[in-house]
Amino acid sequence: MHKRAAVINDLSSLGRCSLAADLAVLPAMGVEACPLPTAVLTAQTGYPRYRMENFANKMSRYTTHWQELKVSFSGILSGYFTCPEEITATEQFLDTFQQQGIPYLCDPVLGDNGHVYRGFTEETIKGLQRLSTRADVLTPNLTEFCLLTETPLAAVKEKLAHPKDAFAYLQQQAKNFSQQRIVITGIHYKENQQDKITNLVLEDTTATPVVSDYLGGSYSGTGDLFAAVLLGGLLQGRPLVETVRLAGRFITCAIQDAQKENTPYNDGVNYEPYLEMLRKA
Ligand code: PXL
Repeated sequence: MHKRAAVINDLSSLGRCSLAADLAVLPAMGVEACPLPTAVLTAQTGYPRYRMENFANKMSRYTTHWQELKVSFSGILSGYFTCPEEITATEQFLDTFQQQGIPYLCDPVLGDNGHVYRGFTEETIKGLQRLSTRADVLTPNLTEFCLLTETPLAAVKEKLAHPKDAFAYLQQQAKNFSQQRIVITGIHYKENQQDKITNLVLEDTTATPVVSDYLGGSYSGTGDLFAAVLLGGLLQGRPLVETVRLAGRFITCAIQDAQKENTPYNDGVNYEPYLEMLRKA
């Protein structure tokens, strides 16, 4: 059956991230993707400069028009916001279109490697905490998880000397999001002197680490690709852990391809040749 997802994210023309990633991945997984732009940028904000048009006061037009058309969605994804007003507009969108039984995946894009992205305020963090409590699935990286749950990143890093202890600690820190399934992405640590990268799936009382090869580097858009594959996989009917494995394999191929070509980190990864891995089995 035809599935249609609303994707609420920015449109950055360079960086292979946000809406560009959503609009490539979801249709490759057999899902129509309807963009609701939060902002339009000439390039993602990691580049030395960019031009940006905020869409906060245009977002309600989409909600109103789609409501007039009596459109409904099988899934909803939200990602990057440039200001708190875009989050408020997303809450209004959810008031209209969120329904029991359709997955809402909130990717709480806030920062990476211990740093908050440029221009993010305390109010944006509070707004993403509100959105996160309404979500079914959350896909924070470790920095974002710590910001959402007010967990000191240094404490997690220290515990990662014993990964099992660190995973149990993260599960405990997730207690304010007990209604959500959480995938903490890209947790990097060493085990027996070997670099590991894990996506940790927290569901009810279980914590399942899904380990990938550690490839190094921090490329634009990998979190956005991950979130899009997750929503697509859930809409294909795959279990969450299987979908996390699929996303990990897909992104590993795309990073290895980018590394072969020395692609700059800001330009994102070469995922285009691997989209066919995502087709429904
Ligand atoms: O990939 C996250 C992201 C999305 N959109 C914009 C960004 C970033 C990360 O820096 O700048 C505009």
